[in-house]
Amino acid sequence: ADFEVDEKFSLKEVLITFQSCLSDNEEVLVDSYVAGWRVLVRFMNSLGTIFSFISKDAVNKMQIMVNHRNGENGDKYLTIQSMVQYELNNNLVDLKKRGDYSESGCRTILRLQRALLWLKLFLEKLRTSSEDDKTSIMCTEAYNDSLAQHHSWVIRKAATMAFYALPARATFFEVMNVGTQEQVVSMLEEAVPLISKVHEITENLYSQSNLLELP
Ligand code: 1Q0
Repeated sequence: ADFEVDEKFSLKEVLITFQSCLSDNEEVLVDSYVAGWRVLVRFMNSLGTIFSFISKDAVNKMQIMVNHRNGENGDKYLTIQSMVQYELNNNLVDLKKRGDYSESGCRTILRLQRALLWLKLFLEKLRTSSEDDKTSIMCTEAYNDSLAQHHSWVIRKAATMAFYALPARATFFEVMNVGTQEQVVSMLEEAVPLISKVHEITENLYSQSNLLELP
């Protein structure tokens, strides 16, 4: 039975993995960052196959990062900071249009970074929502304020349609596996600032390095 409990998604697990993302000097550890996404993707898959076009892309991007970590220069990919420095110094990033480096760590993390903004906005909405609020609307609003700005019309349509299949707020709170609604809210109070912090550190780095529009 312990096994099953372990396999079950819990918001706590998200909290713990994103906690372990930051090194002592506040750099973002790639392995933990990818592990955080793995937990989230597992959760998304449990919501049904309608979300699989989303999780497929997330899994692809996680795999690209795992390959970098397992590659010859894996140690250069220890943190997002060391990755940016390494790839820029060695001209391993397509800066203007997609070319030889369509799987650069820099562009891959940027996509996940934009998704992390969605997650932060969505969780913040869940935290402050009331019983009658619709998850599909919260999700759409969070999406419009983040990822949508980088997506084509077709993807925006598909995503927005998938959001209608999201479970209701009460079900959502239940599958987070934390306990009562109050307990969920209080864990969200912990999780949101943490995710914000990881997002902010990466955003500042990308902004300083002029990487926010990578093709
Ligand atoms: C639970 C609902 C999940 C909603 C996730 C919102 C994201 C919608 C994104 C839909 C588009 C995905 C299809 C592919 C897009 C790519 O074109 C795009 C750009 O990449 P590229 O290589 O073409 O330039 N890719 C992306 O923008 C990356 C998208 C990654 C999405 C990852 C979402 C992972 C979701 C996690 C589950 C969240 C669970 C929420 C509740 C958590 C409770 C603790």
